[in-house]
Amino acid sequence: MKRFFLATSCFAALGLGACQDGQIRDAETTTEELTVAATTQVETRPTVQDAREFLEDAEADIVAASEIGARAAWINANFVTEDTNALVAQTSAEGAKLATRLANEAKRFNGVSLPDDMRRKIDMLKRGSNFPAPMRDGAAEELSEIMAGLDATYATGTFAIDTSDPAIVAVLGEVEGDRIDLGQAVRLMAQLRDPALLRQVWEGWRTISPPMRDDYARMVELINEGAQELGYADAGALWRGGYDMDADAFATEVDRLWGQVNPLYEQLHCYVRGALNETYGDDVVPLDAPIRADLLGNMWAQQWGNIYGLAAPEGAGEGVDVTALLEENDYDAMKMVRTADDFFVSMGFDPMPDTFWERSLITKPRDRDVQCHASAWNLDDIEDVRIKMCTEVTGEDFQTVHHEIGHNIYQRAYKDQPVFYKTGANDGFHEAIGDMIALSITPEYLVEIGLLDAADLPGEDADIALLMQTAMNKIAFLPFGLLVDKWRWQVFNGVLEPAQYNDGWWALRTEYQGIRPPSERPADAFDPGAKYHIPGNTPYMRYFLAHVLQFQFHKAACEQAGFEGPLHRCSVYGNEEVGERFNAMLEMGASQPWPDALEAFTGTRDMDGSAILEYYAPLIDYLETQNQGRTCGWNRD
Ligand code: X8Z
Ligand code: ZN
Repeated sequence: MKRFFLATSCFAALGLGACQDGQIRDAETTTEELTVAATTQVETRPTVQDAREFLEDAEADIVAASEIGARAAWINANFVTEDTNALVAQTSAEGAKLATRLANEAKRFNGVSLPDDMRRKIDMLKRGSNFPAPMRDGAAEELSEIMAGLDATYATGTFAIDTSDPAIVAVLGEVEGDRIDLGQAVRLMAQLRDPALLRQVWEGWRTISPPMRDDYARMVELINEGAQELGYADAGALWRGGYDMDADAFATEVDRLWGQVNPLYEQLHCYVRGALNETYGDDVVPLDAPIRADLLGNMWAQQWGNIYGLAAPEGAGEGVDVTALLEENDYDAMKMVRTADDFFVSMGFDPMPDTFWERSLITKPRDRDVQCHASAWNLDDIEDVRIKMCTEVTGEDFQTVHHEIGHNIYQRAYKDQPVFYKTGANDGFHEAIGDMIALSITPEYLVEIGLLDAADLPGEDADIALLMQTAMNKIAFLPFGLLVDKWRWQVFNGVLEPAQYNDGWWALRTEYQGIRPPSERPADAFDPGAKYHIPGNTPYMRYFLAHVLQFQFHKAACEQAGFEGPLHRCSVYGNEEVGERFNAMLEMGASQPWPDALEAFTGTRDMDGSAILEYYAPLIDYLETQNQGRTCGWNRD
């Protein structure tokens, strides 16, 4: 969901976006403002008391606007219709105007010496929102309407395909009519192995997005204008400014993290391309070229676990097929969510409240359009937490239910913070909580909860298989997590004009992921629009950060638990001591700069990819051996 007082779209919090430090504050204080402050100091310089009153009023206004906004957004996401789109556009416009007003009023306190806590809140207000509306009349309404429309276009997208094709029927069963939706297309991408059909499904889903492009371009103009009014060069600079560090330093920081993990990605890419080449042959998968994006088992080639069967290491033991285990044990969507909740409870967290079970949307309704992309919500900023997911009984969605409940756990943990701080230490933290817990879904844990027979527990000889299974999701994801916002940064700063949006997207997809479209893209293609977070306007660097942070959290948790084996065999299930220390970090919300929160749990103040490398160390050796004699990499032109 997107809300104007939120740092986020995929989880709802009522607080403002993440924060920034004094460096940015000073950079934003213009010479003109300083001159005004100096010449009018005696009579009009606001006092600390003025700031306190301003913050109290702002907090009350935000709480009031957020609650109605959240309810409208929830209804819209659960019933996507013309009417709910219009309602959410209206509440969003109100929220946007409030955010803009408060951001501008907060500038009054530039140059006023304030206690740290108040300065932090004022600076958060000055960031406005991730989608700042320009101040002029009508701009907030125009922006909100475009955003609601893009979201709805994605949610309701369908495309035509031969639904009587036996290979399609084998996956989807009998389908009424000749159109399918994203959920069906995603299942086909996961299970089909015929390159011609995969290409059709892949191209078919991308027919929903060309109509978005002009609106998207207009939206970019509007939020850039809004960001410039707030003192930023463009909206990308505003987004990068939300990490308690200088915006340019943040861009350098993500490149540094990528540099740490990129060699592992290249090894995985090389190995998987080799496996695909064995399956599909040289024509479909040439050994020196980027991989065709439709062959990787996922609509966006962002996680490759669905083609594990094609890449399973020979003679390296069996992995664990969680989908099969869930099916064999008669799990349904509700039981998957209960199991995720139980995990947190085992660590000492309160179970989700009754209202969570009554109000969440856990399976796809048959009779109406919903925004199926999984999300977690907090409607009242206190206890009314919910998830919305069109859950399927698969290992992939088992991970996702942990991911979503992780958001809810965080939201509840920081519920006593002032509204400004009711969000993640940074947005990567919010995305990492449930994922960190899901790293504890080890074979040993599956035995403990009765999903796997003790007799089937994979031994040490299966370590490579187990690591390969998760690497095909978590390592494969890293370059995608990085490039989505690299693309948006280029869109916001004008490096990419609308006519270049699609080519720019594919340039990054090829450079970072080493993939290519299955065929030349049509002139009107707008492929970024076929990924939820682009029309859904959810910043994406958070997922890249989360993929780094979750391994740091996991390693710290395992050390706290005194676990001595390899990290991928460590589960903190049932460990209340770890739960308590984890909760201490979560309770902080965004009240302190994120390095303080990170330090509270892990003892380090830096994001660091070395925990990933440690986790996957045996796999790195394996991949390097397997890739000997192969030419890895791809031509980046
Ligand atoms: O969007 C999500 C979550 C909701 S915040 C389901 N994720 C990203 C995606 O699906 O693209 C989680 C992993 C990356
Ligand atoms: Zn999330």
